[in-house]
Amino acid sequence: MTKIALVTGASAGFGQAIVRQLVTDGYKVIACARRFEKLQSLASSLGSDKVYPLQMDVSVSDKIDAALENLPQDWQKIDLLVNNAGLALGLDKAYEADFSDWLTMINTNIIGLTYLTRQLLPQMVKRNSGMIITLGSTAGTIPYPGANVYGASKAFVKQFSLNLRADLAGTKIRVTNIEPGLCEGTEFSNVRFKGDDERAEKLYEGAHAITSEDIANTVSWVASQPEHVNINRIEIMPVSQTFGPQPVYRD
Ligand code: 8X3
Repeated sequence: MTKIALVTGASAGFGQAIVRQLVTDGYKVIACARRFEKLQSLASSLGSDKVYPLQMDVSVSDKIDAALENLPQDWQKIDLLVNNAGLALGLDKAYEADFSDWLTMINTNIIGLTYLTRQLLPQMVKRNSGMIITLGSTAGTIPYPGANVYGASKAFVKQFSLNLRADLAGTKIRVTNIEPGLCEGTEFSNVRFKGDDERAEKLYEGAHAITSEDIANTVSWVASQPEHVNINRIEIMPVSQTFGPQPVYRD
């Protein structure tokens, strides 16, 4: 039986690369995002029997429900959920950041992800099979200035993912949190810097950052492990990125 995956944030970046990779791996993929035309062109390039474009705004739970209700019968049994949709907004210090940016991140990265997971998990438990892959971030573990709510939301994603496994003890359902560091070739920094593309470009200059394809390969590897293997977490950085000293400011 062909396995079915559902990938959020599939219109670009990690999500789109993950859809492509999973199709190559033999999955049928429900590609979810707000930008429906992008999903349609992905489906027409990969085949509409392989990719089902589903308009979904994960930050609004009613829209998640409406999208899931619209799924045709033969796309409803979801074997693999890839919770990829998420964003960072701003890099300002907490005392200067825009509170509405914080709410947007919380709504998408935390509330959307948990709501969709809560909606799809019961069918997996009922079948005693399935896999959930969440996209965290190195920012969920390693603090840095300006990461404030973004980093905290990814710390939530990491702990939620680990706690899911705790609740799923005794079942065959697997859960993995993938935690990328600096990654180029996506809209992530353009969104974070609100269209300041020059600033986004500068961030990646000479960095040889990881790419969406690296993340898609990781998803593919995680999903292809034998059934008795659960990868709890994977943290991935480019070789150019590493840990810094902890600054001490002196009087
Ligand atoms: C993306 C990694 O370093 O930009 O989640 O926060 S970072």
